[in-house]
Amino acid sequence: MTLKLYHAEPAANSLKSLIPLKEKALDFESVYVDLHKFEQHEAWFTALNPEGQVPVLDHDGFIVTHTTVINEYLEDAFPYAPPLRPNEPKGNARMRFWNKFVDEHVMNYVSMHGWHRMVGVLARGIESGEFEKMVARIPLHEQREKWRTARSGFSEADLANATRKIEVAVDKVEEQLGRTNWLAGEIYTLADINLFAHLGFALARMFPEIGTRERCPRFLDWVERVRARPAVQAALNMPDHTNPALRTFTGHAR
Ligand SMILES: N[C@@H](CCC(=O)N[C@@H](CS)C(=O)NCC(=O)O)C(=O)O
Repeated sequence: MTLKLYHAEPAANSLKSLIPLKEKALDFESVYVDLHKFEQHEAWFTALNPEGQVPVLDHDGFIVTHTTVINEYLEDAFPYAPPLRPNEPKGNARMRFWNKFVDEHVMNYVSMHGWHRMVGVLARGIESGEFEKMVARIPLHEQREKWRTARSGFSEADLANATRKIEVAVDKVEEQLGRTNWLAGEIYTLADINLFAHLGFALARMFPEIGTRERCPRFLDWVERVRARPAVQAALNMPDHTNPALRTFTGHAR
């Protein structure tokens, strides 16, 4: 059996799929894809994932893309030690409700702030001819537009809307954690991993004015409970090649 994960720094989508691999103590080959060098748009990589994005899972030659799909696939293929899904209909539905919420209402909004602070700086550092050549190689229309917008700057209205989405998410999670210990009930699941990877681990650093003890004490305690897990520590300790000058602007762990 061979298992490979093509991934970037332990943040956001890459972190989201590294955690279950570590939780299940699966023996996998880590293949680092350097997003700063746009390796995700090179032909060898788009042959694996035509969308040109990380992470990508290769299980004995079977390719799986999109983190929520990858993580459920890992659960189906390696259901043991420990299960990261309730594995009963109601619990699974609750977990999938939260996964859908994070995928549709959280991920892109945190990402916009991350891109505004980091990718914008990177993109403006590239000479315009070179920049257009790089953008032309990006397979997804939405990603091409996102790179162009990052270079010219996201609008104040879009950034304010993203902040509002994050506030709504934080309040919603805070309310849920008043009722259950974990998002989907009484066990730690893929939904907790999803929220942690996209917002939890970065909240205090990226949005200090939202992630306050007054506003969301339970959310902050939950972040520390997730962070303290040895598998999460191991995932966060995967190599981070982010330019240190830019890292301080983002949620990167170190
Ligand atoms: N829906 C995808 C999103 C993947 C994604 O946005 N990956 C980012 C890294 S966090 C990426 O590859 N960015 C580089 C690019 O789009 O060029 C998933 O869940 O895997």
